[in-house]
Formats: sequence, structure tokens, C-alpha cells
Amino acid sequence: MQIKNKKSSSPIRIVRGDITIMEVDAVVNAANSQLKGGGGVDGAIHRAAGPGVMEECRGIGKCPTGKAVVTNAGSLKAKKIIHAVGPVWRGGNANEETLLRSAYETSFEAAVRLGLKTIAFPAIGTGVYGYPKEAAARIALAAGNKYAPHFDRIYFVCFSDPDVAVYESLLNQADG
Ligand code: AR6
Repeated sequence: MQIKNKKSSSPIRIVRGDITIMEVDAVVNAANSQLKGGGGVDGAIHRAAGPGVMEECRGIGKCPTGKAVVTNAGSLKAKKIIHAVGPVWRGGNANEETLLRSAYETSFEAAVRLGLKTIAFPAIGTGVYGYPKEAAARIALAAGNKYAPHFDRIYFVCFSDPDVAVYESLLNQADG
């Protein structure tokens, strides 16, 4: 797993790897509003966490797009899973930006409320849901900067080197 960030005063770190092995207080999931599990990072998290988490999701029922719900973390090395629901990309004129920002901010708010100090996010919405990667990374990093004072570490976990490069170039731009 590679960890890079020039700006050591910031809690934000860009990581390449599998979010299910992160040792953090909160792992964020890119869920669907039925909380039914699926492919991608959602499938990986539920497989790694075990059936108790799916049972908890069934008990909660649904989660609107742009919001998040919290469960225990089962077998993950985390205290909680925050299941955030990003928007399906429909071309950019269907409120996608507001909904993705809200998915990040609602997740951060839930973690703050629970006193969680370290958190790991996948690139919500950028897989099956089709949100353009750079635009999504901008929203993720802006939310990270907004909530940075509340956290010891905020990891953005990328699944590929090109995804890491997108986040890093945006971070470097921000560093000037
Ligand atoms: N660790 C970190 N990132 C991952 C992992 C992993 N183990 N696996 C995939 N990714 P997606 P979405 C990356 O499709 O677009 C599901 O079926 C992946 O490369 O998982 O929000 C849900 O049930 C991509 O960059 O989530 C929903 O129905 C990112 O995670 C729907 O897909 C998000 O891709 C949600 O779609």
C-alpha cells in the first residue's frame, strides 16, 4: 500500500489499495439506496465484514441518495462502516454534484457525531454509477479539507494507480 501526501500538516492521505484492510475507525462504503449490497467496493466490504453487517443493513432498510447510514464493522479492522449512497451519473444535470457532496459530508458528519477520528473513503460513485473521476475527486477533497480539523487521518483509498494520480494532481494544485 502506497501512502503519499506532501503536506504533512493535513490529515488527508491518498492511498492505493483495498479499503477492506484499512485499520481506521470508520470505513466508508459506496452503497446503493436499497442497502442490499452489490458489486464493486460494496461487495468487497460486505464479503470482508461478514453477514452480520448485511443483517444490520436489512434492519435499517433504505438510505436516500446523498445520505449515509452507520453499522458496525463486523470482521473489518474498523469500528464502524458508514454506508454512503452516491448518485448515478446522468450527464451532470440531475443534481449529481450536490448529491455526491452530500454523500461525503453526511458521512463526515456521522463520523464526527460518533467521535471517530480516522476515516477511509473509496471513490464514491465513480465505478458502476459512472461519476467522472476527476470531478468526483474534487468533491471528495473539498469535503476532506472542510472536515480536516475534526480528524487525525482522512484516507482516500484508490483502487488503481491512475486513480491515485487524479487525486494527487488535484492535491498538488491545491498546494500551489
Ligand atoms: N477498495 C477500494 N476501492 C474499491 C474497491 C476496494 N476493495 N473495489 C472497488 N473499488 P463502485 P459506485 C473502487 O462501483 O460507483 C455497487 O454494486 C472502484 O474502482 O464500487 O458508487 C453498489 O452496491 C471505484 O473507483 O461504486 C451500488 O449499487 C470505486 O470503488 C453501486 O455499485 C467505486 O466504485 C455503487 O456504485
